[in-house]
Amino acid sequence: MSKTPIRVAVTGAAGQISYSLLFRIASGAMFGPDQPVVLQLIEVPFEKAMKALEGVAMELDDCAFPLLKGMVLTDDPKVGFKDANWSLLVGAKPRGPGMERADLLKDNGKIFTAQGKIIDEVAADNARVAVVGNPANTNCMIAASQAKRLTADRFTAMVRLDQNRAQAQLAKKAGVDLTEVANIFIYGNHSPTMFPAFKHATIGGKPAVEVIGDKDWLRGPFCETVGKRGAAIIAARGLSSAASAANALVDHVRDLMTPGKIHSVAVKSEGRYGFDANVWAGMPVKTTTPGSYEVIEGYDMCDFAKSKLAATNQELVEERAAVADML
Ligand code: NAX
Repeated sequence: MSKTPIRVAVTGAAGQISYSLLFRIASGAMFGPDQPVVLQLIEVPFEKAMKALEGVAMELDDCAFPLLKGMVLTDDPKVGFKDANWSLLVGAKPRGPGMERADLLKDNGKIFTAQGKIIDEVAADNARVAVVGNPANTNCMIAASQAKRLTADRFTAMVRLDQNRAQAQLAKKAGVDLTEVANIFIYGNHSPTMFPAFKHATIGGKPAVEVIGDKDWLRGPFCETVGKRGAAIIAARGLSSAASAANALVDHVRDLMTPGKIHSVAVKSEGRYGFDANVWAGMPVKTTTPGSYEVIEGYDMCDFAKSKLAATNQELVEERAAVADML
């Protein structure tokens, strides 16, 4: 007997990231090769966006994906999030020229306040939320703050792109296959302040610090390359990361649905690793049952790591203060 479809709501469904993401979900990359899905695609109420969304839906039809059991196209979040098992919050207002970060936080805050409330009202009982739209950690905190029914652990933000970037950079530097690199986790904000904690990473089962043998590179160019990779891609491509972001979201959700997986996720810190208790910060988690996880605690931090964690925490605390009236 075939499984009940998973309902996946996606905001920003006519945007760049979704143009890579939706086809991967429908092909089975996110929930597995025998798991049917229904895509609930949400866009802004403008003709141009809804027309573009229709085009994307036509292409999804034209792929004849056996697992895609239905699509909902809507500009009404109450329809889009109805009974959703997963809500992928990709859509957000981009930072315009000359726009202050505080204004961006506030404008996006309004979007995520509304969406958090509606998801809490209409999504499925087992609802899970993954936030990609920037500033992702703070948007996730805002959405979670609106929920009365769904607990805070249901709301996660994506730092997996940063983890994947860090893994690739370590493999390149060591001249080994990517699969040799393990246990590289991202702490803090999805922004240039985030910290890829290289001390605990391994390459071929040995400490990455020993294999690489260049602490200055790890502390300097490595952290900087990972932190500023998004800007480097914009400079090269003229557009922000899209396919790699979609791929990271596939990894984020798939690993949260796969018991035993250990990976970086931004979650409510509850004071772990010295973060302010109420911010959403990247840290290592282990998936326990599909959709649930426990934070892996106890990785020791040297003074350098502590100073990096303090800086990224400071940024998260400032972002929280900028939207305090919305929480
Ligand atoms: P696009 O501008 O191509 O697409 C965004 C789409 O969202 C647009 O179609 C827009 O109409 C829609 N949208 C805006 N507000 C909405 C709302 N309230 N409800 C529904 N739809 C809405 O951006 P794209 O390149 O797809 O990036 C999307 C977001 O991901 C941006 O905020 C971006 O900064 C963020 N990113 C986050 C990353 C991460 O690792 N967390 C990495 C990649 C990316 O930069």
